[in-house]
Amino acid sequence: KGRVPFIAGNWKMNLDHLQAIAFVQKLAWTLKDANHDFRDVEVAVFPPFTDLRSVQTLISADKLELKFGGQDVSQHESGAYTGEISGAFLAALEAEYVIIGHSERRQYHGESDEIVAAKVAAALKHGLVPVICVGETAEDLEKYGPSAVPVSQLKAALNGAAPDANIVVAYEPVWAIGSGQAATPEQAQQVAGALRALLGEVLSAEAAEATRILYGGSVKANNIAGFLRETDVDGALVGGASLDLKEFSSIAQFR
Ligand code: G2H
Repeated sequence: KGRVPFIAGNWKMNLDHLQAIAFVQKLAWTLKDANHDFRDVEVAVFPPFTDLRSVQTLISADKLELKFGGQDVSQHESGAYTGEISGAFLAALEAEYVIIGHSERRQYHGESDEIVAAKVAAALKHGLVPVICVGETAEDLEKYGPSAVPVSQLKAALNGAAPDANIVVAYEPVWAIGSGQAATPEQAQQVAGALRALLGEVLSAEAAEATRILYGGSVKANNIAGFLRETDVDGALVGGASLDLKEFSSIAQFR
């Protein structure tokens, strides 16, 4: 495929900063013992904001090849936005990535397509790579079929993005998240293919070719390989299984 596979661990609201350091340290050791080549498969963790400074310090002190990012970012630059975290703050911490528009943000925090687009713009402005999450609910799937909702969400999220925008897309069917019921590789491929076609239309042929599209939703060590075999699936956004050291390192070692 010519795209480096990407395994991303979305910790959600789990692990405080002390637990985070212990986990990242053990993850680094485990992958080192397994001779993990980070040029072959990129691995990143997405801890809660309060952990990021500790994780950054550990990664830079030990020169680890693990990447990290935030789980969200404010669409605002700075100022009177109590509780928000700016793109500039994440960039100053040397975060490379930021998850934007996760279905839990859309569902529980009222994030509309417009807010997601503004956050994507904020991330790009600060040189962060947005991991843009899209996905349909069971109801959407029944009503509109498999690709319509994810495609329209991605189109909206990229409103105003440059043709060569450096992004990652995560397709996460809401019905598959945390349910133990993952999509099939064929289902993931069908939507990933439609998302890649859209990237060609709204960005550029080059961006469509270069952009990694991840699958997310109940990814485990025993189902990861099937997803990665699909033409347009380039990795996974892993939730629950990213908190289990053995499970997450096996996912990273899917080959
Ligand atoms: C989807 C996914 C990670 P899980 O939310 O973003 O979570 O793997 O627990 O389904």
